Amino acid sequence: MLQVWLLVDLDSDTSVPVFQVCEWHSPEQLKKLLDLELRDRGEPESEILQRCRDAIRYSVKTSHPRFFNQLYAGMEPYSMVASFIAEAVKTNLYTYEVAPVFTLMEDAVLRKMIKVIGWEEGGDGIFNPGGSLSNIYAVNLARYRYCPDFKEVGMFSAPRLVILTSQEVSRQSRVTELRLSRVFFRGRMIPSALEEKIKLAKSEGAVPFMVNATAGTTVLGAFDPIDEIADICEKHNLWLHVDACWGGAAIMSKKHKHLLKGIHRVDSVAWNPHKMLMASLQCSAFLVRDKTSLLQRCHSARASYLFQQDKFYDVSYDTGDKSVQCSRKPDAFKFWLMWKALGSRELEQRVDRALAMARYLAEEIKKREGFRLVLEPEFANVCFWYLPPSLRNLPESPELWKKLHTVAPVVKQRMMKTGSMMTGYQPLGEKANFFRMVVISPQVSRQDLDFVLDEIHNLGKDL
Ligand code: ABU
Repeated sequence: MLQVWLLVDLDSDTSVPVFQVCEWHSPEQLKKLLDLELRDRGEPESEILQRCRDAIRYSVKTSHPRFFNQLYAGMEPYSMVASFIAEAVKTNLYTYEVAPVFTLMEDAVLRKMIKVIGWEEGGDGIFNPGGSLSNIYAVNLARYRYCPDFKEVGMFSAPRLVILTSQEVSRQSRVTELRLSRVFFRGRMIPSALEEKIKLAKSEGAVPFMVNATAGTTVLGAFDPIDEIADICEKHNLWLHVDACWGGAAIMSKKHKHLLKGIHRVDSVAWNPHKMLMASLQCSAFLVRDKTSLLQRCHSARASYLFQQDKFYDVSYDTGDKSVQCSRKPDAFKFWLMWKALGSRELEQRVDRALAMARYLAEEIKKREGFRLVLEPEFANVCFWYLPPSLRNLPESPELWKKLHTVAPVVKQRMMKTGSMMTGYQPLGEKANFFRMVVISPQVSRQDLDFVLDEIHNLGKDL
């Protein structure tokens, strides 16, 4: 198997230790180090090579086995090779005539993902730049199904439309200008509360038209009960979209696919292979169960300079007219090549391994003094507090939580400045700041996870 580790500066005389995850500088310091100004005269190649070295040196090494900061990590070599090829070939995925290979590959990957989801009748889809955009696609389709003339008449004739959702999706509401109603508890949607909200919205004269469920929430990795939500959506004729950007990968695993039970019943799915499956950024699919070209009808602008209907080939392969974008990168290739190389079995094993490692970490946290789980992990998100010795004997009280709230930001600052590891922290609702470890990469070992806990203790024990 290809091994690519982009961990070190290309320059062998660098002073950066090989195993640093990041070399922290403030924006002002970094601006000076990078010499960002663009001048009238170009620089010689030796200088440009140094610019490239610097770009690598000062970037965060997200493929480092101690990078746990986001919902992506690690390096998938086949996918990275596909990225290089896609950039080198430099084409645009709006028409078959300029991207024949990638058009067919996107179609093949989408069809395979649709099959894995379990939409027996088939479906449609499109790769796009990120999960938020996939979710916006879903809103567009749900609204288009409800108001098929909104492209012509706008929203003026529409009633007050309501989306019911399980987690923060403010970007969707900002872009689509629709009202959101949140129905969740500890990150998970409660079906009975959902039904009550639907009734409430209707009693206020509003029109609920869509439910946005989540499979793998960003912070806790919680999964909404899709099957039960689907029952309610069928009863009230609501579009059911599942944001499975993070948790969609579980469907590849026989052991963990139960987390997505009922996904075959939903109308649309957002699933990002660049997250747990480790495809190169960005690789994000929007999938829809509809087979009546809803995606095309909803977004088509029929630009006559691209989508001439009298072309000499089958113009249904000109997929760009389904998109809200014009230019579109061949992101599906990055997933197609790695799936070809690894097969579904290896993808399954990666999911199983990531979740086994997350379980190992959770068990270690339970064993260690000063560490406390926020809740039992359902997926690969392991959320926990670190209590320095000075806080360990304090009684459970608002004072304890107030003090604990200040611990994670200081530990984070220290880990960034040391460059030894990266993990995220955040508050959630009433909960004080806690760490969120996301375990994905097959390059992560138990030793790396032990190191994380040791390091957090070392960085925070004096607080
Ligand atoms: N799309 C949200 C991802 C955020 C994160 O990586 O934590």
